[in-house]
Amino acid sequence: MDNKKIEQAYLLAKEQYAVIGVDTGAVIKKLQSVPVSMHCWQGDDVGGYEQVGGSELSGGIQATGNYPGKARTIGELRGDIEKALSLIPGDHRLNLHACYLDNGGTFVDRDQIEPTHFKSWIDWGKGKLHGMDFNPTYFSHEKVVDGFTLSHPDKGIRDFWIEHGIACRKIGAEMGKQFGTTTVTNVWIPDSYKDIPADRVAPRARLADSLDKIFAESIDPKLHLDAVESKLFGIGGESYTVGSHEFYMGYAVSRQKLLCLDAGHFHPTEMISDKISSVMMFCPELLLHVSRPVRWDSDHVVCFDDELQQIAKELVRSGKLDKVHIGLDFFDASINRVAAWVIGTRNMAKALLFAMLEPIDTLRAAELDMDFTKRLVLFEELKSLPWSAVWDYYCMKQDVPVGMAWFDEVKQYEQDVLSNRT
Ligand code: RNT
Ligand code: ZN
Repeated sequence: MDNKKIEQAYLLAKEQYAVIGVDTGAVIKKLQSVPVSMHCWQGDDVGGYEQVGGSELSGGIQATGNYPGKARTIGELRGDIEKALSLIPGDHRLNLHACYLDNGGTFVDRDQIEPTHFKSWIDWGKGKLHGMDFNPTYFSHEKVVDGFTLSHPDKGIRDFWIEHGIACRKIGAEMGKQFGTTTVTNVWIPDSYKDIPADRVAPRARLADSLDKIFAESIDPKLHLDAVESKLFGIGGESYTVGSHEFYMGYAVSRQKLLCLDAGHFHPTEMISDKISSVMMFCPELLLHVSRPVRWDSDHVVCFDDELQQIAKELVRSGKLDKVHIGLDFFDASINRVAAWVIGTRNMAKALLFAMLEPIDTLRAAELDMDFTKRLVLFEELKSLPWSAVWDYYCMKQDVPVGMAWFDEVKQYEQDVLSNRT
C-alpha cells in the first residue's frame, strides 16, 4: 500500500475513534514514549559468549530447534539485533545477560566480571537504544551444583553466586549511567528440586539471606533498579522451586524491590494480566517478562493473543506506564531468529497501541454504574474498530515497513547474511 492510502485509512480511523472519545494523535505520541526491552538471547538460543562457540544451555530452561543462522559471535548478534530493531517502530531497549560479556577471547568467570566487559556493548548501543537492562546469569555454569545457586547449602557455592550478583549490579548501574535511563537488573535462579523436598523452609531462608547480601549496597534508583523473578517449575525441578511466586512477592514487598512477572511462570490457567494490578499496589515498580507458554514454560514467540492484549490493557489502564518495565522473554530456535524478535516485539507494541485506543473513562463509568451490558458491548465493538490503520500509520511515520513488508527484508537478510553461517 502506498503512503497516501495509509494516510487516508488513518484519517478515517481517526474520525471513528474520535466518535468514541479517543484521540489517535495523542495515542501515537504516547506509544512512542514506551520502550520495550528486547532480550538479546533470542539471537543465539541463550548460549552467550562466555566460551568460544557458546555454552550448553542448562538450568531448567530449554531452546528447541535448529533453524540455521544462529549468531555465533557478539558481532553477529549485534548485526542481527540492528536488523530486527530497524523493522520495529519505536525507541527500544536491549536486555543483556551476563554471559554475553565481551571478554576479548579470555575466559572471565562470573564472580570476576566488571563494567569493562560490557563497554563494547554500551558503546555500540549508544545512539541506537533507549537504554539497556541486565541479568546475572545463574545457569549454564559448573557452579550450578545439583541445580542450586544462591540457596545451595554450601556457603562456598552461595558466596560465588553472591559475588556474581554484586558484580552484575555494578554493571547494571554503569549501563544506567551511560545511557541516562534506568537499568533494571533482574535476578532469576534455577534452584529447585526434582522430587519432593523434606525441608521447604531452609533453601528459602538461604535465598533471602543471599539476596540481602547482593542488595546490601544501595544504588541511585534513577540509574538502577533490582528485580526478582519467580517461577513455578523448571525441567528437572518439577516438585519445588525455591524462588516461588509467594517467596518473591513477599521478598519484593518487604524489601521494596521490583517483582518480575514472567507470563510463562504460573499454572497454565493463571494469567499475569490479573496479577499486575495487585503487584503494583505493593511494589514500587514492576518488571514483565512477556512470553508465551504453550502447555508449559515453553517461551514461544509472543503472539497477538488474548493474554497479550489483556497484559497491555492492564498496563495502560493502570496509568503507571512509567513504573512498568516491559521486557520480552522468548527463545524459539525453530524459526528465523530475527523474524522471531520482530514478530514478538512488534506484537508487544501493537498490543500497547490497541490498549491505548480504549475509551477507558467510558468503560470505567459503565462499570461503576454496574452496567455490565454496556461494558461488554463496548469491549466487543472495540475489537473491530480500525486500529490496524492506526498501527500502519504509526509504522509509516516511524519509518519502518508497514504490514508484512518487514518479512521481505528478513528474507533478504537471511539470504545475504544468516545463510552464510554454518
Ligand atoms: C527462566 C526465566 C529467565 C530466563 C532468562 C534467559 O525461566 O524466565 O528469565 O528465561 O533469564
Ligand atoms: Zn523470564
